[in-house]
Amino acid sequence: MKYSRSFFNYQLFLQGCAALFFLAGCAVPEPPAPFGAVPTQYQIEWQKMEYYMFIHFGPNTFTDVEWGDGKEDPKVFNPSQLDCRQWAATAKAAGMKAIIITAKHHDGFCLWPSKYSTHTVRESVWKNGKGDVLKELSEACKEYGLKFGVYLSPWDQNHPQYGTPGYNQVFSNTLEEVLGNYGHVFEQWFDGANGEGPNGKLQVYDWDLFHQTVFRNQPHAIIFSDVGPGCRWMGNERGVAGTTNWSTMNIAGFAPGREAPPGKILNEGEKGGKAWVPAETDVSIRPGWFYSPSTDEQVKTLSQLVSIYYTSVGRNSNLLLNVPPDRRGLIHPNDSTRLMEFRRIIDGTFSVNLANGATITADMTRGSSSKYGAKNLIDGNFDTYWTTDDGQLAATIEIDFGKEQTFNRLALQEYIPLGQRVQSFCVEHWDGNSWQMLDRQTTIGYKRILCFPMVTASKLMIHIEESLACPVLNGIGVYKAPEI
Ligand code: OTN
Repeated sequence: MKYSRSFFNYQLFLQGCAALFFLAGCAVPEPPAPFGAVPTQYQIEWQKMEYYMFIHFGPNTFTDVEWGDGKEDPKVFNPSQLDCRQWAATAKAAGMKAIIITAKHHDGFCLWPSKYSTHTVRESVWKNGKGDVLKELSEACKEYGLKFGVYLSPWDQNHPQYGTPGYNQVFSNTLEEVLGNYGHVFEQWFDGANGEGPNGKLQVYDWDLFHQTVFRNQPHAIIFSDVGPGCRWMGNERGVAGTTNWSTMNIAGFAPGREAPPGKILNEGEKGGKAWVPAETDVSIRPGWFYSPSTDEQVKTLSQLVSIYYTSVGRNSNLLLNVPPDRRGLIHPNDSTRLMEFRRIIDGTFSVNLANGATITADMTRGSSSKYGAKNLIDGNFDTYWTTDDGQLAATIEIDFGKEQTFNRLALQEYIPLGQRVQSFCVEHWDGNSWQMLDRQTTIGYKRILCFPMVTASKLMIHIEESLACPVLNGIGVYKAPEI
């Protein structure tokens, strides 16, 4: 029997319809809509950096003070063996992703030959006034694959125009000079400390002008201050972010320094805050920010640094660890030795995810679709995630190791491109007979790492108890940290 072409076309049409009906029945639901304030792509990339070096270096290094008064003779600045490549090599070996340097601290001394000041390396004896620390460091960072950031203190106790309306343009010009001449700058750091200038007057800052200047030259830069807008100070210099730590906060009406939000808000952020301003934890490896020979034996212990890791990176914050070069212009061996010990412990802890290979399931999955299934939590892909249907604000994830495992760390990550949602969760472990409570905490954010005494269990349950919108997690890790 011969079939006409139109018959075959009709058959093809019917098969196509059947396929469409089938697919319609298994339609993968849309992803959750972003919830509340969300990070920019630049803030997401910044958050993934997690750990980088702060460098406090300047006349204070040679005068043994934390805050200079701007009256120092530029000739005190004379590092005998300055080597920015040594700083960059140390940061790289320590597992850090960047270096941020105090290009100009409160004393007004510029680590580059600025046209807008007479208190600079040009007036020092270092390299006969021909040196440029920013040039050497930015090149060293590029050589070692590190990002480069700059701290410029708006407060300037040397500049004669400080405390007058004209100073804001001077500071803008100074920013332009730095941000326009040393390549890519990933973070612009504005210290909120401020006081009088050489004429005894306080300065009223034009923050809009300063931000416009930054973004005109470095449109992707993360601006640090008490109120961001890129990232915020977390309210102390001890390295301790809040156990509750929202990356959202309300910044309208606030300004860095004297007009900053209360310390609790800096430390914990604000649930439902209208801006995404994640925490950055800045802390020094020594008692002070600048080098002092009196603190060579007071470098933080390994235990202290590990604790700070868990109270910063482990609490939804980046860690900016200050390492002050000495009067030679080199990082002291006591500091670099400790940094390497620190890296070994962290790498040794997080190199093996005991959840890999486990059976991971959830009691709820969005649209029952594997696109949003629990397996995404251990696939190592930042952009795949587990989530529930809209309106399902509580859910449980079970990790079945298939055998007994011994561990003392649990890391959870929210998929922050869709916002921060989880308000509280708890964790139970199966002791062979019953479920035992392991911990109960509040926020997760980009990353929350729980530390607890070593436990041996064949299963774990994570109960998302309260979430502001359907929870969206993109990572789970179970680890065994070595004893220090
Ligand atoms: O004396 N201080 O100015 C001071 C004492 C303790 C902790 C911080 C400060 S200054 C503070 O530094 C922060 C960065 O560590 C931020 O820049 C804040 O805006 C500033 O006020």
